[in-house]
Amino acid sequence: MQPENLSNREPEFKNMEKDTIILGVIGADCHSVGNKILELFFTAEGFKVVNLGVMVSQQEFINAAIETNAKAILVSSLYGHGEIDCQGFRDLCLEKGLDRILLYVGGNLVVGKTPFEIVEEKFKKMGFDRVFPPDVDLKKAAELLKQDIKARFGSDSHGPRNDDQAGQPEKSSPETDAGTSKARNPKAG
Ligand code: B12
Repeated sequence: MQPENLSNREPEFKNMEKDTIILGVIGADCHSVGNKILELFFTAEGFKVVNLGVMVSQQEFINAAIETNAKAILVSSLYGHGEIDCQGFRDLCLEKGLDRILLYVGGNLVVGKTPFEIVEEKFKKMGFDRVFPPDVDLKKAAELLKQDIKARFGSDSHGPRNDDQAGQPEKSSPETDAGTSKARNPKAG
């Protein structure tokens, strides 16, 4: 085989190894600055980022995740209506066949100054795997995402589709020190 053939194919292999994540700001929320930062950051961290921008519905997140075989949906909410906008998100994912998709949410999730632990508990009960405050260290968030993808999708993390669940391993990830608690699949207990 010619050496130039190998070098031509290298970028193709690099792309194949990237996990796709969906990004967007949910509901009627138009705060766009953080969204752009998240896109740039997670791209630099090696993810293939599909950024849906602002004012994204639950259905739009889910359609994009299905179309791209994404491993995770990262939801932002800044304007205080996150609790309403995110209600039923996990159930809709399950209904549409996204049985294992990771759901992360972050930003100013509720109105006012509710202690973060309470906010976190609220969103975890709604089925989010991880919940982040606005001042989160994005580097730690990216590390958690990599760990969670590995734990949920296993060593074959780049292969199986969300709608092909048979025989797949772990549904939970290791504990971390990032101020968020264990990733868990609420439907799995
Ligand atoms: C700029 C701004 C606006 C601009 C937005 C312009 C634009 N194109 O983005 C305008 C003027 C349009 C606006 C409007 C409103 N705003 Co405004 N706005 C702000 C302001 C001053 C800055 C937001 C910003 O850009 N921050 C900088 C970015 C980098 O930070 P960020 O958005 O927080 O994102 C980071 C983190 O949150 C985190 N993150 C976010 N999502 C996720 C997800 C994951 C998974 C992870 C890991 C991390 C993560 O990472 C991001 C990158 O570092 C904030 C106050 C503030 N200091 O935050 C208020 C603020 C967000 N706005 C607020 C409000 C109330 C509104 C309005 C409802 C006001 C009104 N009554 O009309 C409207 C809502 C309009 C709408 N439909 O969305 C409130 C929200 C209050 C709440 N949640 O309790 C805030 C906090 C101001 C305040 N203290 O009251 N706003």
